[in-house]
Amino acid sequence: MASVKKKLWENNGTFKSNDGIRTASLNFEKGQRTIRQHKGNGFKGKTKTHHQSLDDSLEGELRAFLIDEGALHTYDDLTKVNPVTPTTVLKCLQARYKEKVFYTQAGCTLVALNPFQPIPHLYTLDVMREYHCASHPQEFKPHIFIAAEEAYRNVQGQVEPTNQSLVVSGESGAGKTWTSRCLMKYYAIVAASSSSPKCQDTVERIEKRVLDSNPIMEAFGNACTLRNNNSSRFGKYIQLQLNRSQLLVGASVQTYLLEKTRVAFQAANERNFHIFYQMMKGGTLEQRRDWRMPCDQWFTWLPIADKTVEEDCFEETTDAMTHLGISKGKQGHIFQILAGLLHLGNVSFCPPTNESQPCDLQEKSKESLQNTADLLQIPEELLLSGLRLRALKAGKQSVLLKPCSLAECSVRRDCLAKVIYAHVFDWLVAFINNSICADTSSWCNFIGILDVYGFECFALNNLEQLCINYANEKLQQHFVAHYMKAQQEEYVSEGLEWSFVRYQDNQCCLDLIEGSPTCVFSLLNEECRLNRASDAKQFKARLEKELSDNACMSWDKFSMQPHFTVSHYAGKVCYQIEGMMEKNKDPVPLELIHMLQKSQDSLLQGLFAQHNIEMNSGRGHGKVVTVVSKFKNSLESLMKILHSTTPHYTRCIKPNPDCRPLTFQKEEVIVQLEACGIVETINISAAGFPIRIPYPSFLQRYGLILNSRMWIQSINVNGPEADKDVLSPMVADVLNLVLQSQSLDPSNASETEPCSSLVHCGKTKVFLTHHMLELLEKRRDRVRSQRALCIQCCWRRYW
Ligand code: AOV
Ligand code: MG
Repeated sequence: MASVKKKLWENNGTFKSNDGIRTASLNFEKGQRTIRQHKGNGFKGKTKTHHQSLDDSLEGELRAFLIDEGALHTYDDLTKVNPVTPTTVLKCLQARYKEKVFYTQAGCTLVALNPFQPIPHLYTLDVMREYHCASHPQEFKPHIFIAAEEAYRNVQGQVEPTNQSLVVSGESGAGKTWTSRCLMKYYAIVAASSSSPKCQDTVERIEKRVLDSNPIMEAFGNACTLRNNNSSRFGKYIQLQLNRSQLLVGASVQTYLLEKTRVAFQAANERNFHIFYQMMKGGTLEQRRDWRMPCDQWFTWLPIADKTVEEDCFEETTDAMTHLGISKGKQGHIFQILAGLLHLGNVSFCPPTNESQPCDLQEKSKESLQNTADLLQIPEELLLSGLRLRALKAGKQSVLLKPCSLAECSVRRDCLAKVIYAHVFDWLVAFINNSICADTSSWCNFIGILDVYGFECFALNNLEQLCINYANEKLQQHFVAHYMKAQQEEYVSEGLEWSFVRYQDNQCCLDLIEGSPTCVFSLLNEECRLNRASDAKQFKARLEKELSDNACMSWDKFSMQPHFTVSHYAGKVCYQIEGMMEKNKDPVPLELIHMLQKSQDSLLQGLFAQHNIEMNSGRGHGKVVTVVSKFKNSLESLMKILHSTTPHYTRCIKPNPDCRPLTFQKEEVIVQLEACGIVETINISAAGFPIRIPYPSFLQRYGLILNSRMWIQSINVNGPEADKDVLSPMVADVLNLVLQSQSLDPSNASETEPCSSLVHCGKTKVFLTHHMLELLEKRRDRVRSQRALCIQCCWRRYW
């Protein structure tokens, strides 16, 4: 950088690009600088105005201005862009997007730009097989299948078998779910293609079943939001179980916090879960009659969004359900219950004529109540009293029924819908797991695919967004910890020199949300435990008192609404406090549960049978397990699993906010690139040595590159206790051999890099670049095939 600055001053404000064709010049006019780009002798006509100081960002921009734009789209790996600045990275991605190249490597991370348009030729079976069969898939064009294949090969491990995780992140609508589906399809093909004909049948069935879990979970757990027409409203971690022969033998799914409020409340221009629309559109006449849904039936909870939404596919959902073993009968129960919920949404009350009486049912709601009761198979009277009477304990045995206020009646109605829907969803997930999970004895490793809801910032944000964004913060922290901190700390502990790259650590934000002793979650829980009438202003005052020191917390002084603003790694989000405590408590009146247990519908009754056990055993009582506590715990176990696996990161980027095909908006992309620290990632990957192998493991794998005598010696000294002084000369010999042959090869003459840029020997490990690993692997392959040939010759001579 400094050299650009120097050259500019030395040359009176002109600077030539590397290819010598283009020139930039600075004019000092009216206290401003103008940068002009010239090509050859003619002025290309691009002018940029900058403010006085020639600071680093201007330098970066100037350099970016001078890089060869015609070749930008050819950079498969952003680490090769020089210099790496947000501007150059952005330009490169934009150029690639224009050329319809959607995947770009960014060091250890894959960047996936969403085309918002089907690109079928990218994902055909042939393409999958090509990546799978390649001896060095990394040499192919960047693709999600490279990450998939790398994880697949890593499971067996170059050093030892390790479980793998593919972590797909990005904001809402960026393409996470799409990518996860793509990964699952890849494994369903490659992990089956090598199977013997004998087990083909079972494997094929299991693959199909694993894939069939997607349409079911998406139908029940996805919905159209302002940001994505198929937005996941739950998080999902699917573990694909592989046996010793690397065949897919099963899978298990873990889900996280379904946004169940959506059943009873949809923000303007958003929709309810897909499944309800699928029923409306795809149900047969007979089914609709059973569900009491004539064509002109209008449901409060089924708003129609302005946007055109992908074809709803009821048949695909029901086929998948059948295939997974959910009988037609059981499906009938599920849809009947869901239809009951839609009718429940049309039930509303009005104030009673006599104040001591319960609220009156609105005239127009009578039929809806009747339909709900019939479909949920609960006596109508019981349902009505459940909705408008609260049970109060009077002494040990007796219970007093007290009329609810009008507002309370609506809350109870919504609560009933939410608890039923959440239980149906959980039942489905449990069923799917039962159907696709293999016996523990039949699999030994897994590849996990994580697809959670992306970062969200709406006009109104509440507890759901706080949890979603918190989950994204946790993932970002995992990423930072894994790649950035770990790399740097390891360099230092291994005695390697490292000029530290600055990176954005999000610890401050996580401390604010979940830290101890005081954080947003703890204050929220405390407020809920106090069990007083929740007061938003009071809560806000406590937040202000306790957390205003945290740099990630702020308030808009002019806002009348009680709120707090959190500076997330991906941007600032203002959270509304009103309603947050209630959502966190998520109370379900016991009398409603008891009512559901009396349903004549065996499925519905079964869904709530478990509640009894919990209550009788005393759990369920007293201590409130809040939503955020549950969510935090489930995320912590997820993090534990992730930490125990080798992660592969894919960053999905949403090129425009309106999901328009092939439209790249720079402002939109740059924010996402900065938020996920892509520039720092590239810097670290480019400068760093992402592959580290302990000396003994290194020799175990690459020792055979040495001559036979030394090789045998290297085998003998294997073992974790082996002394570095004995091992490191041998490691150095291996590396020298490979590097020497590399520099002798004339085709590589121009690429030959100094040894120190490819490898470093630390105290206990060898640090390598990806390039060096490739060289080693190629050399190893060659030596092995030469040896095999040699052995064959010997055998022939012998016989
Ligand atoms: P998300 O999972 O990241 O958002 P999706 O995976 O649902 O986002 O992607 C949004 C839409 O983008 C999809 O429905 C596709 O139409 C399109 N899309 C994404 N990737 C591709 C691709 N590679 N090729 C073609 N179309 C694509 V959210 O779940 O809202 O956080 O909560
Ligand atoms: Mg999604």
